[in-house]
Amino acid sequence: MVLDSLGSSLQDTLDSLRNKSGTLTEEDINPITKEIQRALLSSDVEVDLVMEVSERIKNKALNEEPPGGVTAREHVLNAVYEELTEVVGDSTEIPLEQQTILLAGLQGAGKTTSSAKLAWWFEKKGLKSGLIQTDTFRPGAHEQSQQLAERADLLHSVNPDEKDPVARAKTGLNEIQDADVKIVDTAGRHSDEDKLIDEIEAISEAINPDINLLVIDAAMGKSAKKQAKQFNESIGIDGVVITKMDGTAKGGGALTAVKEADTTISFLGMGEEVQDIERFDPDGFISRLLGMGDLKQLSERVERAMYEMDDEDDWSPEDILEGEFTLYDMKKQMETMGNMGRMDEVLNRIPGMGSQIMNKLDDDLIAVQEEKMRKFSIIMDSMTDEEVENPSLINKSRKQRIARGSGAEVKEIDELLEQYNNMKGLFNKMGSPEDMKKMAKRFNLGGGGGLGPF
Ligand SMILES: Nc1nc2c(ncn2[C@@H]2O[C@H](COP(=O)(O)OP(=O)(O)OP(=O)(O)O)[C@@H](O)[C@H]2O)c(=O)[nH]1
Ligand SMILES: [Mg+2]
Repeated sequence: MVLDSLGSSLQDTLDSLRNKSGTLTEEDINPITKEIQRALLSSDVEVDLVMEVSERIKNKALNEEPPGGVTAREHVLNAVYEELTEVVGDSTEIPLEQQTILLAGLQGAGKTTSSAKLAWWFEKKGLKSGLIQTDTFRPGAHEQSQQLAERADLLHSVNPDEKDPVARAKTGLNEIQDADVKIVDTAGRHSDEDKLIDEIEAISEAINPDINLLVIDAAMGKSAKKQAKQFNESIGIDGVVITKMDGTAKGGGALTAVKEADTTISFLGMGEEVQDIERFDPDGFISRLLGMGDLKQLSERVERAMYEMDDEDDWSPEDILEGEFTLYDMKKQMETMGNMGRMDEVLNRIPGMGSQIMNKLDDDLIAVQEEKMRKFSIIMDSMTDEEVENPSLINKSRKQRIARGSGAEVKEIDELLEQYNNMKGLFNKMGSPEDMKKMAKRFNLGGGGGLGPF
């Protein structure tokens, strides 16, 4: 997504305000609004909208008085943040309760993939979920749903032999009646849009869904607006899922078009895997875009990572903050990081670690660190429980035994112990979970005028 570059380019421009005191002038603001215009335009946002937003940012920055204790830089950054949040609009309300959700959209938009992603997402929220394939148009649609459902261990209903989509929907709902959340996938067609609309209207009438979501490919860019309007007029949509946000340069166009079409974004698809889904959260999304990190998304990722780890062990990151930090904690910490996806992605979600640090972390460095984690994990498998709980027991002869068991060198074990001691020191400094919460609050935007690390 081209918008990704907004964070770092904007940071550079904002840095020019660092030592600025007194009133801001147009000369101070112009480079910043130019940067925003450039990023939005190259991400396919409509020209009129780009001009409107940059004008509003400029007005706010120049005419609104920053409250006491807020620097010029913070003041401008906040104006940018507020206006960009405004332009993407609210997030669709998605209640966590029993419901039927109907997915609509053009061919290849990502409906089938999203149906499994959504069911997976609701399962993570503690609601039993299942999917129903009603596509009688595309060969292989039923097999695709079945595979996705099996991968995520979801209830599902497929039947390639039934040729009537409405009948499919009805029997499907029966088949997965044990599910709290039932996701109904539909066929998509390029041409013959009328037929597609007729079909989905018939399904909608027959099953009376609680929520209709329109699935749009981010590559649609600003033309997403027309699509959203059309579907809204025919079946009435409650929100939009934007898929393929991981790939396209046009993501900004689709993101901003949804609000222009008088609807809201519900979820973002970020990849081909069932887990690659994010609830759309405008504040979090924009703060991440601006390189400010975002705790909410991080916690969703942690949740996901925790789920993927062995569920028999009940390790929780909070344990670290309560008891003694052991090698076991460090191992779990590493596994969590590994499960959280690429380290750079994880770091970018931690407040204050945004683009400043990311710029310095190149891919090679990340690869080296990941390899190290893998090695450490093998070494720890050769330790006794006692050693893991109390690493100070590991003397020279124990080190030699562990080295033999894991095929590592003694100096690698020393390195592991050194890292352990560093992490232990860090966690001791962090203090109690309450302290952590306070720290997190301090990093958050908005509260009390201060802008965290900025
Ligand atoms: N990179 C990426 N690929 C995606 C995403 N969502 C879907 N895809 C891919 O896009 C292609 C089409 O996705 P489907 O879910 O089959 O789309 P569909 O709307 O069901 O397509 P039809 O049923 O033919 O209308 C597949 O190859 C998916 O793997 C996403 O968020 N990111
Ligand atoms: Mg499909």
